[in-house]
Amino acid sequence: MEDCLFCKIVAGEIPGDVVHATERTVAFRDVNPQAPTHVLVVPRAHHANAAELAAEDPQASAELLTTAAAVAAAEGYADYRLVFNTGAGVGQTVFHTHLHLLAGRPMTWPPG
Ligand code: DGP
Repeated sequence: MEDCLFCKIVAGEIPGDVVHATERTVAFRDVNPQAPTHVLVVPRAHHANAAELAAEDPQASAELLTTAAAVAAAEGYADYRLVFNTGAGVGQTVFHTHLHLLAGRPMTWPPG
């Protein structure tokens, strides 16, 4: 999709610190990390949010989770948090589905 930041990172048009890639997903480090490991896992194809991805491409949806688990394991973490922000009201700022993988520090609940 034109003017989508994460489509451009997936396409290599904008640099991204890519840590893992599969047929349907790309994982790269968040530019504004909130934990020692903060990686975004995105589908290669454009979908606006997690629910739309699950409805339109369930296999890619599942692959986001397996990719996140592989990245956490590669970085040495058995404990990690996965987050999908869905909608501007809860902080979604990039409208290309992305799964936040956060690890490497204690975390509180509920999230802010
Ligand atoms: P969200 O707020 O859930 O939509 O998360 C968007 C995340 O994207 C946020 O944590 C910061 C990150 N981000 C924004 N612009 C860039 C960028 O140009 N490169 C990378 N790697 N991450 C970005």
